Amino acid sequence: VRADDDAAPPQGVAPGETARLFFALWPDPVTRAALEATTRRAHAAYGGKPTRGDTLHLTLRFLGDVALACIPTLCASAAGIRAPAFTLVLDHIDCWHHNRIACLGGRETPGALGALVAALDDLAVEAGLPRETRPYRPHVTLARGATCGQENPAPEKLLWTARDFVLVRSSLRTAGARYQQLGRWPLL
Ligand code: 2AM
Repeated sequence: VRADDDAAPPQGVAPGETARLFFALWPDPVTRAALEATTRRAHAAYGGKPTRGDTLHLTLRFLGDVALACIPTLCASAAGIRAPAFTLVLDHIDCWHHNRIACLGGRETPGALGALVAALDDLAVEAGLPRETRPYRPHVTLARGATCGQENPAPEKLLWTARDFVLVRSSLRTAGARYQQLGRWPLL
């Protein structure tokens, strides 16, 4: 037994191995169906590669590449968050030139959503990640590689009641991102 065995990563985890992680809201089946219908409208307007229904989500806090060994601590901190459920109004389909995504956005960030995002940012900082300085813009990406420039489609009114949030691992593949949920915690 080597003296540094205490510092060894959990079994099966190569030292230095990382995962691309983010916290998100994942839609319930009814919300997902509504998002799929909106995806078809956005795709008709802007083209690109539509988001698959099973990967539709709303990012709360993108963490980026994090050591696998940190995941249990992140999950324990997330389980300690006490935040209320809320309803988010997503009301416009937009196309962002800078990254060529077509998305469904909300003009207003409900207070409870802002507080949840702030709590997740604190959690990220405690885990050693830099504080997020960009303003939070709630959006669901509906298509990538979109051709922006056309007039936006007519407004939507999609109500999303969030009752829980998830930690997701993203693996980038040629066929598109694969998402694996690592944890799910209730909003009370
Ligand atoms: P996007 O949909 O606006 O591209 C998984 O990649 C999720 O994390 C996506 O919802 C993506 O947002 C978001 N994401 C990826 N890279 C990011 C970054 N550098 N900053 C913030 N969010 C990011």
